[in-house]
Amino acid sequence: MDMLKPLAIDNWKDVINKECSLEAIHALEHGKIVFLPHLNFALSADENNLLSPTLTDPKRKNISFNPHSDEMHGARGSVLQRAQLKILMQRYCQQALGLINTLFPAYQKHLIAGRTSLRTVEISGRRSSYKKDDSRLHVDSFAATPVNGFRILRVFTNINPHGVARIWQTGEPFNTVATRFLPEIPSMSTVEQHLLRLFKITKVLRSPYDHFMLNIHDRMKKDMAYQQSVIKTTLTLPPKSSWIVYTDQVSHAAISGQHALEQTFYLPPTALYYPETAPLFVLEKMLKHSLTLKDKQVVSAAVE
Ligand SMILES: O=C(O)CCC(=O)C(=O)O
Ligand SMILES: [Fe+2]
Repeated sequence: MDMLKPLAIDNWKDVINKECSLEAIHALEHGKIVFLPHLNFALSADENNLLSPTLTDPKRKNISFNPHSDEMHGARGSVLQRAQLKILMQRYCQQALGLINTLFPAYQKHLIAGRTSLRTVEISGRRSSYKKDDSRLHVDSFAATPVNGFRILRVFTNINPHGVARIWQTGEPFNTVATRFLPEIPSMSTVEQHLLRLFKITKVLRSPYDHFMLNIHDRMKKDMAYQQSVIKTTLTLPPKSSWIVYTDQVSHAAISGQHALEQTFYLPPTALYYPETAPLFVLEKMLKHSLTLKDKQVVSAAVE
């Protein structure tokens, strides 16, 4: 299948007609990437100077911004540069939120903004442990941030000033990935679940959903035979383009590229047009039991 669903908009406030919106939603929720080839995020001359990788803490993949607490992490540089970085990321967060709200109005009431990130470090040749290696195919699941079934929706923009594309690969549909990896995953240990919380390894209690998703994420990345043999599609994501993707569902790998902005959103799976496509409901159907924590476990705890 063609992984990209192109949408011809060229500014962050563009409205599209209802039919286009429904088509895009159908594609997005069924595992395609909504691709906006002409949607750029313009930087001022001053802001272009902020793209130096030396402004990112060498231990991290990116600089991140939390729109709820207004805190930025992983940034180096002068007080002025850090203030400019923050303004840049705040603006991206606002524009990405506006974009999703206008493209997919039905999500609006339910959308929770997560982190904004600025990724100025070249992907290819970056060294990391296998679990952190995003150049291996994976579905997203964050070890410290349980989502209790909420969707992970991400907006990316390639802001490379030298004309260099970001190269991604995508793999199998979520159902196929889950069918392959789920049988080998043991059930969650409740002792481990509470110890993780006690020692603050997770921000809130890890749900069974997060246990299975994290295991799928880790096992996909660890299995080199799988990485090499699975059928992949290579995507060239040019500079001055943006894309929207459910990264908890779409098996993806970032192969090369430098300079991107990204905004994460969380959405309850019940807010989808096609809830049956949510990884939560796919896994629950396969395992024949519920995977969420019913009491007090809301994703907002994780984005604080
Ligand atoms: O930086 C990218 O292009 C995507 C990397 C990735 O897989 C992720 O952030 O989950
Ligand atoms: Fe990812």
